[in-house]
Amino acid sequence: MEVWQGLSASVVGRIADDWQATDAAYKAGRQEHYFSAEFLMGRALLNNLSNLGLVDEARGALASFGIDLSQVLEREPDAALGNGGLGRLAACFLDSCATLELPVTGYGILYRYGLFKQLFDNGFQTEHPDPWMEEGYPFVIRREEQQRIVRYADMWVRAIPHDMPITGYGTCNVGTLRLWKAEPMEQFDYQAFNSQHFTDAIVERERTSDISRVLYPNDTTFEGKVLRVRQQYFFCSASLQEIVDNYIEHHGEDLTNFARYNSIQLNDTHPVLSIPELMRILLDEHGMGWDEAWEVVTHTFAYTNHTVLAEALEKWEMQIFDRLFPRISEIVREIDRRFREDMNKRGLDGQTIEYMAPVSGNQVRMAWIACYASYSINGVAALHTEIIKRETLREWHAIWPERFNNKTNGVTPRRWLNQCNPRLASLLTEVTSSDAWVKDLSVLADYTDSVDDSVYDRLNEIKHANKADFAAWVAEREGVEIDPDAIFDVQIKRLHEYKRQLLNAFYILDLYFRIKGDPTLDVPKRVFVFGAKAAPGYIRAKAIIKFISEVARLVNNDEGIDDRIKVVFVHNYNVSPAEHIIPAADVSEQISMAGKEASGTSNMKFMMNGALTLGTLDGANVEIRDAVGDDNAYIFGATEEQLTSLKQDYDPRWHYENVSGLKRVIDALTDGTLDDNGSGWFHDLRQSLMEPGWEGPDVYYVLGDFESYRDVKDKMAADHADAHGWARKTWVNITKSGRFSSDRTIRDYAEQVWRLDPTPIR
Ligand code: NTF
Repeated sequence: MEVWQGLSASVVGRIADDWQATDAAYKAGRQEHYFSAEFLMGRALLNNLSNLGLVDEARGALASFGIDLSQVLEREPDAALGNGGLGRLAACFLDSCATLELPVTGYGILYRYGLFKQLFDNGFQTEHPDPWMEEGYPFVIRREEQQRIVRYADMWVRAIPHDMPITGYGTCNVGTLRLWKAEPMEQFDYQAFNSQHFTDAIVERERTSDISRVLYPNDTTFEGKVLRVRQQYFFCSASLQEIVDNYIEHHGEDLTNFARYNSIQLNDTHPVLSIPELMRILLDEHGMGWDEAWEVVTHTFAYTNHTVLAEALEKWEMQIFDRLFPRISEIVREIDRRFREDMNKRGLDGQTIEYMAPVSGNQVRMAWIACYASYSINGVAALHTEIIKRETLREWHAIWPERFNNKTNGVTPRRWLNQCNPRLASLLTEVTSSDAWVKDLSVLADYTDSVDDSVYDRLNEIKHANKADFAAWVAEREGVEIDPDAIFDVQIKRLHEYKRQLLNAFYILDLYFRIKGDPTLDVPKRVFVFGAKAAPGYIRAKAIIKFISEVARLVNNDEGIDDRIKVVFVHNYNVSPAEHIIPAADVSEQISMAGKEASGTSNMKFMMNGALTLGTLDGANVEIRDAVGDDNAYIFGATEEQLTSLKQDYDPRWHYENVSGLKRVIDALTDGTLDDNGSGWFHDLRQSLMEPGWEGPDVYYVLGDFESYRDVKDKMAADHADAHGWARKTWVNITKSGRFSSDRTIRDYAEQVWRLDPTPIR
């Protein structure tokens, strides 16, 4: 740990001057500000060493003391200031912005506790706090002198910026992620300390620090907690104050041209309070009129939607706003009043206006405010953007079609290929005679058809070596032995019913029963890997975790199975475990019900590392299939279009009765085959699939897609036996992954939304 600290501190020292120079250069020109409640950064040291070209030097220096660099790297905690895809996307974007030398700054919250640490207790998930920087963390620098004050009606708090340097690959530019920490106005209220209000003073201090204490662990669901809205206002207000001050310093007191120099990307609705807050600053602190201020605001903000799930749409009670920030309430009501007036003039009917209004009853609808005030609205994959235009945000699209655009997500090839898969990285550099692919992944496409068989052999050797490394990692971390010769089939993502981990588990259980029914069955050896956290309050997701654990227990311990199936649940899945898992995967499970996964991003990481997609036509899977062709992806299940009619008269019981093996699998939930330890959770799972609920039985069409999934997954396993044919498919996937680099995504944002030019400092 001390070695990690020392090496990390020296890296930060090395970039200090360039960091300052970059900051000064960015502040003078047009800038983009990326507002996000989550940044899932993962580890920093290897990323920075690699970006700065210092890996070999560091390895050598440590070796002279008999220390192994890779062991030092494994000591680093993950900065898990995010839940899943949305937060990790923000992290990949910062990497690409730095590498492309774009003047972009990230703004968020310095949570003291990141995403909870997950342990298992008899197959049940338990949650534990993650005080990730308590032992010291050299990659955040406290900037006490740049603090701001955030004012709530019931308290004022100091917002102290803590900056993380964002190095880019092969550039001197160093961008910034600015994370705000809440602290009390006075270090300690000695007045109160010396009086009868001693405890009140301490309680007040704690209330202040509460604001940045913990990341809310919900992914894709909205939780209407007052503390959450406090957090959101906290980082929005502090960030905007700074951005406005910087504008004044460089361009003078007249804020009319604010949007010429600044644009703000809202990562989902979490930072949407920025819209009324910027209005407040312009109106109250800089004396602008409403129309003039609204003109500035509507040219400043751009909004990214990340989900079509209704439960994610943030709706706050007006009373919360009234209590925390009455002036923001007033401004939101005025936005609402003018919106209604405006829509009336456009001739919209009363019902539509009521549906779209920023305020309705006692609810403030954050997504509607975002749509009304933003100059750009985007989805995160082609299919998702079509769905938000057609359904989720239909009314907005009807009025302002020109605001809508698609920006298919991407992932950084530095972390997700060059750093996590050094064997494959060397091969790519060798084949292309250059490491240019690290900065421009699209160059690989020139090599799709032009390599000889030796490359396929090398690919297979590399995959095997990665699988052996992973097997050792799993043995040590989870205590399960797995065979590198088996097919490694992986599903890693948050646990959610729509992602259908249950479908995967049903397949495994069915395969188990098939082998039990015919012990001589000739099936390829398989390892099924899961990694997933469930939101602590999401009981059904926790039930699915317990179910997978019980399937693992049954299968792994059955001698009759003879190790032909192994199931591994990697606990505490996070960024750094992903870096061990993905390079070792053969099969990438992307099996959400079509229409529900906005994009997915692990699908792209797997593709880059030569795993083949087993997926539905959902999110970015559609574009991956288009990029590699039908022969190089395994697609199954109902399409989004088909589901509209299929779900009309869907009867899961029909599938239960008629699809071979399905009854046996569903019955195993409740017939004593598997034990939920008296929780009743497995009974509930069965009910959710079989009994009509308020949204109907089996909302996510698990039974409906089962047969098609099994057919394609069986076929895939059989195809794997043709090592050469399989390697050829993985090569197509790797070389066609350029489109899914976040460099491509960020270039598109910079050109089409942000109108931003690179600003190299040298
Ligand atoms: C997630 N959304 C989506 O579920 C993923 O499909 C997508 O890849 C990522 O965003 C990144 O765009 C969310 O986490 C949330 F919170 F918006 F629901």
